[in-house]
Amino acid sequence: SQRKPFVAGNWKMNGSDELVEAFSSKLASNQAVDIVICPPAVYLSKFSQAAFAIGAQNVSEFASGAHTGEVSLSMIAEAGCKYVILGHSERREAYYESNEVVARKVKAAIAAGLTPILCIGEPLEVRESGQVFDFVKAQLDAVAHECGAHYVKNSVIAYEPIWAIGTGKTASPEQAQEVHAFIRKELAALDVSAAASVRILYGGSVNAANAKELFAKIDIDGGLIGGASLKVEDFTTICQAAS
Ligand code: G2H
Repeated sequence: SQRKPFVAGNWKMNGSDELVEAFSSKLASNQAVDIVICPPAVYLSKFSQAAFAIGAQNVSEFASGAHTGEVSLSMIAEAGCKYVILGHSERREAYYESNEVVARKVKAAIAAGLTPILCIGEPLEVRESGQVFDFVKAQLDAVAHECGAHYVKNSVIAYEPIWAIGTGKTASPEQAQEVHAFIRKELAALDVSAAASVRILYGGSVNAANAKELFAKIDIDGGLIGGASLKVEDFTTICQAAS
């Protein structure tokens, strides 16, 4: 396709100096794929010599000040980040990030020159009640309302059905493609050319064995990888599957 594949590893709250060292020394760059590792914030600056790009898993919407425990956009940028995952379902659910909070973070990240990896996706009960498109549309609409159409050309989108996250239950390539096509159509209503070029990743139990058939779908431009991003060999296989 016209879009360069994109594979990001979301380590979540996993990792160590040893894992940083293993990825820094063993994960090769791949000219055909944009590769990003998103470790916990304390490890970001330890990747300064890496052959791949670095992203944070979250960031504050505020610039500085009395926000105990938070990390700012300028801090992660200084640590070498080009990307920041925003709106992961674990943050929406466990840390109460609303669509509006996520939208403000997307706006702040773009203003700071970083590329958001904006995560959207429905819980099981929404899928079972047949409301997937409405649910995903509301998540996208909140971002468009806050940021305007320009967010489309400055973002990467990740579709992660919550029922497929860390459960070993992957969406079928057809189920994922159906939602990816819907997302691209929604984004085209804001900006036709940006919607054609925005990378839309699939996330949710992607592994070395199932990546290839997911990435073969026309609107699936790569993946956001959790558990399988913690092993260099598996992650390398997934990156190769995207190229
Ligand atoms: C979904 C994904 C990465 P996993 O959260 O964001 O994790 O691949 O472990 O399902």
